[in-house]
Amino acid sequence: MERTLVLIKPDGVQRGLLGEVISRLERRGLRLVGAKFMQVSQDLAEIHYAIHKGKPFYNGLIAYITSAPVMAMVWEGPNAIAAVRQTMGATRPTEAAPGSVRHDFALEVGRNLTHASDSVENGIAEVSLWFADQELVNWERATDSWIFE
Ligand code: D4T
Repeated sequence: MERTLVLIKPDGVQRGLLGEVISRLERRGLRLVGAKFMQVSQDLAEIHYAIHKGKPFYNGLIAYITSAPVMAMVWEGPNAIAAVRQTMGATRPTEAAPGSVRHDFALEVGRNLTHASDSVENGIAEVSLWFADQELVNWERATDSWIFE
């Protein structure tokens, strides 16, 4: 079972796309483990995007993610990392597969609506960066055996 951090970024919140994105993840069969609506601090943004420090888009990226509230969530399931990245689509919306969130709702890489962890290891690290253990709920869904093999 993999876990992934999903952020609905400020543009997704402002555009009223919370329900749309959450609905797609639910329909996919993923199981919600944690969620909080929050304002991202400068410190958290800088840690989360530390890998991009020094790149031309870094300052804009930090300004964007801290500009307004985000919805931070943890979703889990078999192959959750790949499944969620696929549901979101490629980082650049014009390269995102038709039917994906970024294809259907976005145009620019700097307004690409969502974040999703890109590896199992980063999923573990990002979940622990954004959520305390007590904010995560371990539970079983009545439909699990019809979705998880
Ligand atoms: P996130 O982290 O938002 O899910 O993006 P990805 O994992 O899909 O892509 P990333 O780490 O390469 O980029 C992080 C973040 O930076 C923005 N960005 C990226 C940008 O504004 N301009 C760029 O040229 C790139 C490569 C978008 C996502």
